[in-house]
Amino acid sequence: MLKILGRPTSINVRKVLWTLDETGIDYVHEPQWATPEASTKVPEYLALNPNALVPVIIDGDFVLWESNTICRYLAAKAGRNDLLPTELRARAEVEKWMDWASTDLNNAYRDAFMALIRKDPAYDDAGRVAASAKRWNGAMGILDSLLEGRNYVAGKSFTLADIVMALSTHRWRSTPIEHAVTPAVERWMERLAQRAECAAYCAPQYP
Ligand SMILES: N[C@@H](CCC(=O)N[C@@H](CS)C(=O)NCC(=O)O)C(=O)O
Repeated sequence: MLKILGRPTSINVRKVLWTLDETGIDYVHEPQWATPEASTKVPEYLALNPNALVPVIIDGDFVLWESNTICRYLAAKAGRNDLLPTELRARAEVEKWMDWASTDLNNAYRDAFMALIRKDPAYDDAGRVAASAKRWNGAMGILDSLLEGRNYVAGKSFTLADIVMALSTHRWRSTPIEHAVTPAVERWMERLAQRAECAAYCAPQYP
């Protein structure tokens, strides 16, 4: 059976778990990786992912790391063209938001998130936290403008882009900063909250 390795407090692990649940693929989850219980810096794990990061999936004799790639692999494996369209431009639209979340958005929020949620002393710098919160709100404003004109991130229906952006939005809402007003994001999150997977992976214990 397919295996996923990684602590569920990781947003990158949760996007894969949510995708697995959407696809109905059977899996076993090993949540201890990247916790004090199971370091990713041991030879056994480094042989799977030399970056020592979670998540990793093992599908038979195939090992894969890099969360967005894993989600795309799973959607394709399950033949779920609704989650990841095959049409060129529709697919690019989904991938764009997935990649944006992992690059620009992630870079924008790192300082605020690491200081205020992870309480990492290395990020304890009020100026950097304030600048990060400002960039984060700016990014969420981009999402809000987009969602004024559509029901889902990549268009008319639910895709992998919604999974990734919902997890990021949940993180934004959970972080104690002053939040920009984003009514379209609120409406979209209410729509998504009706999905059991959204409730499970955007739960309060997973900021
Ligand atoms: N680009 C990678 C990033 C993975 C990543 O940064 N994972 C973090 C958790 S979100 C991690 O493993 N950190 C090391 C640790 O927690 O020990 C992906 O999307 O899979």
